[in-house]
Amino acid sequence: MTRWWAGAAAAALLLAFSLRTSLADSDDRVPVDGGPTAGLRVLNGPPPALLAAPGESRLVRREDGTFGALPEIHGRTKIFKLVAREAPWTLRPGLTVLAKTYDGVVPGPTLVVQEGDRVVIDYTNQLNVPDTIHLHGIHGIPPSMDGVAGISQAMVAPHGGHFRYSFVAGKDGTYLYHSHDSEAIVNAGLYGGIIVEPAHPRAVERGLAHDDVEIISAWQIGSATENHFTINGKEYPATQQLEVRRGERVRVRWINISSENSHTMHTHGHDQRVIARDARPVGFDDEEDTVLLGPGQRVDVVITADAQAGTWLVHCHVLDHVQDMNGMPVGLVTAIHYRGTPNVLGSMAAAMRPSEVRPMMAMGVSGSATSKLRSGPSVLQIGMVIGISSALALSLAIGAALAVVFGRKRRRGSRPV
Ligand SMILES: [Cu+2]
Repeated sequence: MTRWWAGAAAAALLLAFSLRTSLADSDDRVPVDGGPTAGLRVLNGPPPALLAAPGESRLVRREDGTFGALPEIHGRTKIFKLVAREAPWTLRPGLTVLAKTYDGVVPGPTLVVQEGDRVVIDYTNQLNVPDTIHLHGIHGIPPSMDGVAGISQAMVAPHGGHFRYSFVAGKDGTYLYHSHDSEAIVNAGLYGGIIVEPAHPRAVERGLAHDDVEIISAWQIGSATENHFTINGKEYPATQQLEVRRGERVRVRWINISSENSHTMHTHGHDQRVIARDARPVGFDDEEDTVLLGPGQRVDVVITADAQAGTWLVHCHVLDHVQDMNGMPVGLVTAIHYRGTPNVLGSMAAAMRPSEVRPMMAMGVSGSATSKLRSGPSVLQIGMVIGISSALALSLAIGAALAVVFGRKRRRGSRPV
């Protein structure tokens, strides 16, 4: 009898603990970034001005909303100066975080070179952590240029460490550079696009009115997992629209540098003609209106502005990436906007009706949340299960202890003297 009670108590305790651990994803319980709270801190106050730091390339605003770095040019060599440093970054009005950046901007500066150029990235690490830069998709280089700490180079020291990455841009296409450290570091803002323009453009690449980089990235704001998503560093309603005139053809270079999430970029009213994947030309007809991008993938498309003039939504079709806890639009939402028509992208939020308030709201979680948290049991349900299990385990344990004590007394009392 005593053994039965003790066994039941142990099983109940095990059940209570296993329920508690299985209901929380392991990532969600581990603080990252070295602090007591997971993820990036939100900064209060007005959005700060962008300030250049010494030793950085000069930046110019591109029409896609990213910043281009102006290189030092010596013949066919282009030298870009990237300084990794913390800087405030505003994802949308009212949401500014202390990001990790290259040259103070997110994404890092877009590097535009021509096929055949020698490209030098003069990298200085002013972060408070060591780091390296990986040249994502750039092949035909020695391992020493691959930017993987412990494999191809030593970590570049914090507070001023320096390294020169150098490669010949031998193949045109869309590439990126990014920190090769942890998810939390990459998701703090350390990535940027590299465009290698073709020496001999294909017919489909000629006569384009715009050549836009659209970098989709994720953030961990007060969270150990991805909970905010941006296009070129901005989330709806602060995203930059694609401005077109009717009849124009536009190249869009989709890049997904989210660490955990795939994205399905859907264009209302327009096809996307896929012309390259991961900087390799696509030679067959591939027309899609929803382009799938896994983490690290690039897809180049050409969109013809052949619809009726107006505003046509462009958004990720993973709805968790385009709505907040109330179902209101946020994140990966932008538009193809025909010039001369009313600018109505921001009006969508005003027109939509908040749906049910989910339990996470009560916990002060802002922005979109991972589907893992949403699709699981509610906080109340989890609490009830843990509470009932713990109470059951406790009462069984007390019962078992009493049974042991009284059992011993009974045995002692029955012992012959
Ligand atoms: Cu998405």
